[in-house]
Amino acid sequence: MTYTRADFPEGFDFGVATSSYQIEGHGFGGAGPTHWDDFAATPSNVKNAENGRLACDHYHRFEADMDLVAGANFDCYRFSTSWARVMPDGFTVNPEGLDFYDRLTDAMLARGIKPCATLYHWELPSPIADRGGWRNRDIADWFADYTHAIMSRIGDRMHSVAPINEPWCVAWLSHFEGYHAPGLRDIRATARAMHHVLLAHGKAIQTMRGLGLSNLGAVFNLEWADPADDSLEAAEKAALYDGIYNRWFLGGVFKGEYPQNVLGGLEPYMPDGWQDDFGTIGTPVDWCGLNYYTRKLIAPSGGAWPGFKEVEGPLEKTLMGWEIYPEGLYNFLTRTAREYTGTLPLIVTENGLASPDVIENGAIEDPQRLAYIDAHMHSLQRALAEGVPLRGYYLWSLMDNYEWACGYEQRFGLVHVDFETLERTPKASYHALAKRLGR
Ligand code: GCO
Repeated sequence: MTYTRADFPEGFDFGVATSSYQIEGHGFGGAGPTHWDDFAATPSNVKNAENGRLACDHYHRFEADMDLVAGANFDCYRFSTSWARVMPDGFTVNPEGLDFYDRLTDAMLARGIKPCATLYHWELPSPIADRGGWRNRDIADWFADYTHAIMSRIGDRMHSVAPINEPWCVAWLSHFEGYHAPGLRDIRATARAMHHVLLAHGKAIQTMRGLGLSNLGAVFNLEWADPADDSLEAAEKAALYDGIYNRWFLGGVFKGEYPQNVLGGLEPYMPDGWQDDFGTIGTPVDWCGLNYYTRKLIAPSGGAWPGFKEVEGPLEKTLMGWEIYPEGLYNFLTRTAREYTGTLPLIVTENGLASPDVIENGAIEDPQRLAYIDAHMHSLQRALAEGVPLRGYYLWSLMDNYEWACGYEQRFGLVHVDFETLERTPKASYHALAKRLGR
């Protein structure tokens, strides 16, 4: 690896991220059913029909897992709290759920790790899904109630909080592409989810301001879109992909508007009065988080709106089949600051890759991950040199975990998990980072 902590500004935070359903073991501690359990139990949705019932059993092993975070010299641990653990029926508090996050918080503080919470990383309580989930405008108030419940308990000790992880996944991937729970492919459901997810974000920020919390942010996943060829049609479709994936959410929160090219398709399906909600959606935040993995090449596909398709690109790929394109991270850091956030601090809240890591003689070599991290750190350096107010870089993920529709096959961890024994084994990348991030 090229870079060490000393190459970054004083106070720059390095972190590592996970999410509740992907690691905790949802079967423990009185958590309620979620739409991911329902989705996984439905044939063909998830590789091997796997779910998060046991996952990494982090629920029982969190102390040792926090030792791993501290052992690699990370400053921050970005974790998420599960709505269905805190409120198994979506509405009624489960004291065991609050107790768990309380213990986890104290385990971080005891090791000098800054707790960075996300309140929704996709495990919607099934009873909320029964009421229409993200299609129902009331979800914004229900989510605010949940925010109040969990943050009244642990908010006083959080370094930072963001309401919703990756609104594009919550809305588009799950309601238009049907690739994530609830597995819908419905444009009206999509338009509603695209709006309500931001409304819920805004109400949660307001709720936390009411509790006196600070250092609140928003976390977006951004994917760079390039046209597959030189045609005007491909350029237009790439811009539409960019609008749906990136600009809709950034525009909603930071400009109080949605991009015209996306409204061209979604407007007829939007909920009544959506234009009046930007006051709530745009409630000021203290930082903006960017999750970045890859880019896509986009071409026209014909057929119904949006009428685009992804075309395989020429660059080196990860096990997910995603092209490695560090340039995209640089592009987003500079573009986001220039067009949306100005001097607001930016944090890369996720970046990483899946590789086919196997244990050989007790060790795991993951050179592709090391090269990936290095190349993306180079993009951070370029952005910093141009004055982008970048304040942190968090890797996805601490350990191998439940990769949603891909089940347990895609290994994103710095730490290997044997899903039979649940034994944790740090990979070569973990050891390299521990050295580089030491003070
Ligand atoms: C995310 C995802 C993670 C995924 C990761 C790799 O926040 O993007 O939340 O849950 O595991 O992105 O696909």
